[in-house]
Amino acid sequence: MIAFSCAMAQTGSGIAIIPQHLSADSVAKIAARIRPSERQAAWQELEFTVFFHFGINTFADLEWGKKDVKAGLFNPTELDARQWIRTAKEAGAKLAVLVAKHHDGFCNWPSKYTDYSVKNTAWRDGKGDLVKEVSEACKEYGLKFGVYVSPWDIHSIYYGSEQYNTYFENLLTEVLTQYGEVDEVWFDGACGEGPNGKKQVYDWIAYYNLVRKLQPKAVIAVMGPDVRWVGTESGYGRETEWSVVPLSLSSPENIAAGSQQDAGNGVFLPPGDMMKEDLGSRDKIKDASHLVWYPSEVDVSIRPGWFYHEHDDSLVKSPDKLVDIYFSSVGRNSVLLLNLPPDKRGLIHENDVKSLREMRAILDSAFNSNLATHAVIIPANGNPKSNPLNMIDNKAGTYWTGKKGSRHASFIVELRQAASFNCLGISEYFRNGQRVESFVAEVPEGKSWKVIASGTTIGYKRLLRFPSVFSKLVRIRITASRDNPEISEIGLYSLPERLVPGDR
Ligand code: FUL
Ligand code: CA
Repeated sequence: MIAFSCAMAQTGSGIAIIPQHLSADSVAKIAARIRPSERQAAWQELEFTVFFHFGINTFADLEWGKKDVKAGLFNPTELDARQWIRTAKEAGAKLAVLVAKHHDGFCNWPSKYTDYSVKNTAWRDGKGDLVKEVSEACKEYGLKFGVYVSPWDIHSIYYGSEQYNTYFENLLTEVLTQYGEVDEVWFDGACGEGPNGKKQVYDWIAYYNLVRKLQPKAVIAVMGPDVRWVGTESGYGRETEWSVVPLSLSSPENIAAGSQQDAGNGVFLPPGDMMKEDLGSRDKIKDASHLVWYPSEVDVSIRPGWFYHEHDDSLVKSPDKLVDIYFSSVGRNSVLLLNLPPDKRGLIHENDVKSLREMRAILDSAFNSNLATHAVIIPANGNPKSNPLNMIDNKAGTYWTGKKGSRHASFIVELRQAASFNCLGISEYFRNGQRVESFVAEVPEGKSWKVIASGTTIGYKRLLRFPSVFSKLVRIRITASRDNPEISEIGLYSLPERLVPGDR
């Protein structure tokens, strides 16, 4: 009992210690009360973000670099960071993550700690600073700014020694202090060989503490404590995506979990296997010692490679493919991080721009008109004090809630007039935690109801596509939940039929 109340005291924050021998239901209820930190919640609400992989690899036509590539090869002739950010903004992205240094070790800013940077190139007569140009363009267009700084470095002579950690922290300090607010710091876990064939022992906790000190609002992504890599670079997230997952028992994580509590500033090492089908269902969390809020990010490139290669010009993902990716990432409780690799001119290539524009047009025409907006909502098993119209006020911060402690609830959406639709959008008030485990959408058929779509998790947002139906009434039933469901928004939309996958 003492242990239990201790655990309860931990809930309502981003991490909970789970006492042994609790029932699966009690563990699920604790999980439901774990909440995102403010930085995680703000990041989740961005929904769609972009990546820019650009640097010496762009000119060497490589993906991971080679140690003997000369800095002078870097020479974009028409570089225009404003064109990058304008393209991202027009596509609907809210944050741009720039590769400041990739595994090749080349710095896209004039670091004082190495010669291997833009300062030893002909670009802008050696006076250029790409990190500055991109961060300023972000400010101009109202996008948030993030940085990718690769810990792996195949060029630095320090790599493979303790000095490298100091070198890396010096680079990080420059990037995190010279360019204003940074909202995402993306660390890759890759640890390959350096120029001497040695590998590095990274001091992750020191890196994390430095980010927290210099940019406290930034999420630390992927090899970091705030944002989890979804586990694939395909653009397709899991259908069952829990933002609360176990912090695994193995020793580095335990050490780091301790450091999270000591530092009081949210640092721990990410848990092991990210590739599994489902990471957070009852079965996956029932024996965990700790549970954490650790939401998923889906990173994918618009081209086959992360860097620009001319031979990929005809292989840019089509608008329909990008829309499918959007539904399978943003629509599956994840943030989409779409890579747009600028070309050797220093511009986002015309083919990529065209695909993005068409993707945006499809998404706008679907989502700009929510058929549920002026509907009447008839709830069942709801909290009598809660207003069901909160689900259609287009405000993420207002929600309708099921009766206290209830594990299911339902409501009928009565449209002003019968309409045709093939997409349901539904969101939980995720700032209070993630609760829903399964739900269905139904339309009347004779005297009964027919299921048109079903799903497991909802979280921040779930988008379900189904063959078009024509109806005035839709019933949404939350069939299982870890605590009373709290639904912040619902929407009914119509997409071109070709974008509805056939076999669901
Ligand atoms: C990977 C890297 O090795 C790729 O080059 C790319 O940066 C991708 C986003 O992460 O692990
Ligand atoms: Ca709302």
